[in-house]
Amino acid sequence: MPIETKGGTSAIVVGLNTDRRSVLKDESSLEELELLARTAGFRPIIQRLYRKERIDPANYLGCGKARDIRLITRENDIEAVILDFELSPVQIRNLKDIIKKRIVPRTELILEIFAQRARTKEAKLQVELATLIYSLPRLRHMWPHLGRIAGGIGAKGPGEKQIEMDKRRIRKRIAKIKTELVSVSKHRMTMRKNRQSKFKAALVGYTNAGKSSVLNVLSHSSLFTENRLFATLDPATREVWLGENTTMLVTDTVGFIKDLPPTLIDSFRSTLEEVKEADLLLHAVDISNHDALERIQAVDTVLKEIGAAEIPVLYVFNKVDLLERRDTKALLLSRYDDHVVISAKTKEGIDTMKHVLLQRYKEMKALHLARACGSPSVLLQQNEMSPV
Ligand SMILES: Nc1nc2c(ncn2[C@@H]2O[C@H](COP(=O)(O)OP(=O)(O)OP(=O)(O)O)[C@@H](O)[C@H]2O)c(=O)[nH]1
Ligand SMILES: [Mg+2]
Repeated sequence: MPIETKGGTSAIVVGLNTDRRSVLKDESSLEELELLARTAGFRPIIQRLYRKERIDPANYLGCGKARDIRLITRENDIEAVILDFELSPVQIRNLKDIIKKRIVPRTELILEIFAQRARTKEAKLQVELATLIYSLPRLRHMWPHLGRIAGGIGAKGPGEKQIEMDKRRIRKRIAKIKTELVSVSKHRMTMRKNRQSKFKAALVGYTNAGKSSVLNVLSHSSLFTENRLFATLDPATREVWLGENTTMLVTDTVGFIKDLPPTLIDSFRSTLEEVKEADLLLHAVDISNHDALERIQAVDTVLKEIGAAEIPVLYVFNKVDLLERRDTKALLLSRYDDHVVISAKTKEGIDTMKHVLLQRYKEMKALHLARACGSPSVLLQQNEMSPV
């Protein structure tokens, strides 16, 4: 999935293979990092996967490798060093002292993409909150970035006194954003209450799996889709006609990624509530991706973290039109038997998917009615299912 990037800050992307992971996994992680870098507007021109048995506590990579990177950056006019791992603030400082270029750890890259992509007030507040919390112990190093996001912070230069003042201002700003987010999420809660009696599904999945495209095909909508990471940050809900006088609500939301920064998960909690309240999760998977299995597991990890692990799941194996290796498909299908195989592009399998959803709806309705027998709080009431 190559992404063209013209211009942008030239960068080297760097991974470190230790005994804890296979080279293959680290290579594909580095590929993803390069894609993240391009999405954030960098121009990665060199990729390096170093090998080291144990990480160096002082600067993570060790002095020899750090000097090697310094040489590469000088010889190739590279301005930024993007790292596929998370370092402590002190390690970043030490590494920067050797390399003398901008150091961008993976988390910072993801935060940068979210900051660029946020459109609504809620998304902007959530991203700002995540960035500020992440930046507190890293103020000195994150200077240029903060100047942009938190207007004025870091304006005067990195003296100790200034840093202390900035920390106070950031803490105040964090408290203010949290209050603002509560009132924004109240509005979302009211909207959700209005939909409580409907059968609700949420599309979840790794970023770029095709979630928005699937919802577009199911509901004949035109949500924004793009061959870049994190095209969607704000949830969008559409009514999907299943036939037999039945509709369901499907919500598309922010995509996940492996090692999604915890501060982002925390900050996006109100957005992710949409997922938690679904009756059914539609876990979209790009079946043509060679890391499909790892990606499914990464998504499951996030689902667990947000408390959505108990919701029934239908696996939606998308992009079947791109699938080259039939054995990938066979492996995935045998592991996850509750699935549909589709292509949002060619519409292959979409009718089957709607049929499966209708069956699910009927089963769940029967289950809820049986459970709620005698109770006034029937979750799914037939008369609430509005035909389109
Ligand atoms: N060939 C092919 N491409 C697809 C299919 N479904 C989606 N795409 C493409 O994959 C890219 C990502 O699709 P999106 O729908 O934006 O993916 P997403 O999961 O919503 O991504 P994020 O919002 O970034 O997490 C777009 O370029 C789509 O056109 C498919 O079935 N086949
Ligand atoms: Mg999307």
